[in-house]
Amino acid sequence: MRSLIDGLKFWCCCLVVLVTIYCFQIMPVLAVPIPIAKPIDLKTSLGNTANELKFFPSQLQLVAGKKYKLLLANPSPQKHYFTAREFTSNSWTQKVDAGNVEIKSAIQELELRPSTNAAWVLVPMQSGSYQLRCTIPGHTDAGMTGTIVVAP
Ligand SMILES: [Cu+2]
Repeated sequence: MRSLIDGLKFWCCCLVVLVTIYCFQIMPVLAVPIPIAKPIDLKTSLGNTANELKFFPSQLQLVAGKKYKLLLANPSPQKHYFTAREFTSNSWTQKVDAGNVEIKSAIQELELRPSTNAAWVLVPMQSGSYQLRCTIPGHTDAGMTGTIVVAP
């Protein structure tokens, strides 16, 4: 009888240990929030089919720490640059999708040739108001500028 009770105590202890191990392995996993992988789409057009030297829209509103997919399109008959160096150096780039190529690296600026698209997935890390412009000679002076506002 005594050995039966000792055996029962032993298996109860084993059960407590196993439950404890199980809980400590599972609980940290449950405590970590599931990351929201889907980025927020933000469309920007570099020029238009009428060949106006503007960004459409010329102001982009983002929030620091959120993930965005900048959907850049150049529907115009000439190439344009998406240049916002201070913004890009204060952002984390996950990737740029351009045609059949996916680039995973820090990116400073993009050149979009006529009738091309690119998707830039990034997370702005620091709030502020950043200048956007096209650095093709004459385009900034002609008004191809914009502002990227990153709210805290
Ligand atoms: Cu341009």
